[in-house]
Formats: sequence, C-alpha cells, structure tokens
Amino acid sequence: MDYEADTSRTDLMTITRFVLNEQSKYPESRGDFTILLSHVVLGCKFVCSSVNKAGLAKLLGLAGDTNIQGEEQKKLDVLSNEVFVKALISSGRTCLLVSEEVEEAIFVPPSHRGKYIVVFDPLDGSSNIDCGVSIGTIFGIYMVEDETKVSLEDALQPGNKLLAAGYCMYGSSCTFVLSTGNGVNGFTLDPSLGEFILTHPNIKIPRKGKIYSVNEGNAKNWDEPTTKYVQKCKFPQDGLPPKSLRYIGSMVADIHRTLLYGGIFMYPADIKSPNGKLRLLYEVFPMSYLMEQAGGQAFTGKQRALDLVPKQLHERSPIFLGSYDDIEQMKELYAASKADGA
Ligand code: AFP
Repeated sequence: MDYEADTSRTDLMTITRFVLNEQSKYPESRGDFTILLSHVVLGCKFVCSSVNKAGLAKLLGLAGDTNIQGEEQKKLDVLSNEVFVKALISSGRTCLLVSEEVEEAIFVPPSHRGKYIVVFDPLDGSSNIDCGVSIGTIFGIYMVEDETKVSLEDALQPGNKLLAAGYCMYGSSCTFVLSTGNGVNGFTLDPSLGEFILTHPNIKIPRKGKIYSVNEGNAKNWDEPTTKYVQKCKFPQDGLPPKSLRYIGSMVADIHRTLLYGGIFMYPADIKSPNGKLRLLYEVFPMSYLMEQAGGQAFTGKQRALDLVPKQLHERSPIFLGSYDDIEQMKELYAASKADGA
C-alpha cells in the first residue's frame, strides 16, 4: 500500500480550513467573516440537495407567484430565497440583505445584527430548472460603515467596495467559487463527506479565449460595437480561426466556463433593453469581481463595471466579462464608435 499517496489523499483542504487559513493572515480578525461564510455554504448545500431531488420532491414548476421583475417564480426560487435569508440572519453577522426575489432590502432584526451586507440571487437561471440545466446561487459581501446606523444607502455601494464574492453552481457536480480579494478558488462538494474540497486552486482566466457567449437571438437590436465584435468572432480578419459560440442562458454556468476556458460572455444593451438584462448588485458586480480577481476584465460598454454606483436595488447594467485581451478588443470597438459619434 502506498501510504504516502494515501496520506495526501486524506489531507483535504475543505472550504472551512481554507477560509480559516486565510483568516490567520489577519491577527486582528475575530472570525466573523468565517462564520458568515459557513452560513452561505450551508445555504448552498441545502439548495444543492433540493435541486438534486427536485423532480422527486415535486419542486419543479411554478410556485404561482410573480416576482418583482415580473417573472414567474419557481418553487425552487421561493425555497432557495427562504433558505438563504434564514441562514444569513441566523449567522448573526449580517445587518442588511438584498435578494433578487425580494423587492425591498431586508433589515436584519437588531438582536441578530452584524457588520456584513449580503447581496444575492438565490437561484439564478431558474428558467432552466425544469430541463435539468446547471443553475446557481450568486452572492457578494460588503461591510456596513456604521453598524448602529444601517440604511438603504449601505446596500448601494459600488462593486469596488466588495469584500468577497462568489457563486455556487448546481450542475453535474456542485461547485463553489470564491474570492475574498486574494485570487479565485474553486471547491467541489464531496457528497459522501458533505464538504466542499479545494479542487480548483488559484483560478486564472486565459489571457485570450476561443469562445464567445451571447444570446444571438437579440442580434437585430444590438448596438454597433456588439454587432461588429460578434462579426469578428465569426469572420476573423487576422487569419485566426473563428471563435466557437457557447451559450447556456444560465449566468453561473456561462461564467464558470468562461473563467476556466477563457473567452467573452456578453449581455449587452439593446434597443429594447438599454440597460441589458442582468442585475447590477447580485449578478454583474459579483461576477465582475471574480473576473478581475482571476485576471480578466469586466466592462459595461462605457466603463469598468465595478466602478458603477448603483442608484436602485434591482438596477440592470449591460456587461461584457471575460479574458483580458477579448475585453480589450471590445473596449476598442466602443471607443471607436464613440469617436465616430455613433
Ligand atoms: P432566469 O433566472 O429567468 O432563467 O434568467 C437567467 C439570467 O438572469 C442569467 O442567468 C442568464 O445569463 C440570462 O438571464 C439569460 O437571459 P436570456 O434568456 O435573455 O438569454
């Protein structure tokens, strides 16, 4: 028996161990963030288990309600939202929550208050639930300025103030991707242990990618830079082969692939939706933060996405996320179109 190999196989870097290691680099830390994160992870494990047995437990289909975006709520959306709200409040480390499923911000009762603000989409990509496509939870974590005076303004911080962000993808495996501002790491749930194990240390997005990802059904309404970019992907003039198109329509899955394989993910503005579709606080900001932490870029068509200052909780923004060079090319097209006065 190879005892050495066996020992390394059992020396598992669980997400808790990983975060505690990170915490030990800050001697002044009291462990609040670690506790909060363990509650986020618990919520993800609960949702993962619900997604896995959704068909059996009759959790598929509509819950019969419409959320604030005017979309039909699925049973799993409702359940996931409840799970995260309860897990976050019971952590005793949050003061303000913003959920995609709830119109107003949720102020945590004073008895349970802590210093963190969590913005989240409990189950993104829910129109894909019934056909078994990967879906996920997206979250971002901020700190409140003054714990004794929590206000709505605290939830409207720019993305560059994020302390941490991540997502959990419920797919062929359950993958938790996290950044606390020190690179990006991916963990895979080992169902036999019930633990997330570090499987993708220090994720770096390739500098340039071979894939573009966009809902081409909206092409007739795109602006000129987006149209030109996609044309270049299909008919490159530089002698390179055309890029491949991959679009799942589930942001977590599309971003996960983009982080690992490189390329560009776009949800641009168009004539019908001048602000695009994706929500700034709990879709655009967390994914932009992860992208930059992995060495990529996030651009709105006008500016660095993380520098946007939100005015409303459920505001939308156009977004281009991906490999450094690919986003650079998109920025050049926008700059040229601005120079032309388009
Ligand atoms: P749903 O939660 O309604 O499925 O929306 C998912 C999403 O917000 C995001 O996950 C996708 O990237 C995007 O919408 C897909 O939108 P289109 O269907 O318009 O391409």
